[in-house]
Amino acid sequence: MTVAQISRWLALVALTVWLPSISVAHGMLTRSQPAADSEIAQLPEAIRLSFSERVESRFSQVTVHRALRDAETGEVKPQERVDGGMTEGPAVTQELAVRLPEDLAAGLYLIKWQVLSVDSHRTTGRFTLTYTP
Ligand SMILES: [Cu+2]
Repeated sequence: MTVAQISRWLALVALTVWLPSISVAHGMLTRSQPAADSEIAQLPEAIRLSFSERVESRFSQVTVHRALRDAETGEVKPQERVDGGMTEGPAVTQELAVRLPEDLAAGLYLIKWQVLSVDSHRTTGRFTLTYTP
């Protein structure tokens, strides 16, 4: 094989090794309770998030912020943090939970998450909850 052929072959091998790793979802949010972007009338003690992969809880974080929606762009901007921290759980888990204060005011909240999955990929995401007691 020529050098050009070898490098083409190596590129092809690299691509086939690399492609499955990007087509498989990493630690992505599969479900939350209450459901993402929903409106709730009853305040749960905690918001529970389920992920598509096991995550390292010590290197993962979920926070809840009061939020404002920009009237023109519709963009949701986080304000002050209001949660009571993440609940205790196993070091490696597919579920994380963040506590809510009992006296949470009605309004729009932004839940931000960032996780480190066991395959060492970092992923982040966010969703809203609207509390209308
Ligand atoms: Cu991954």
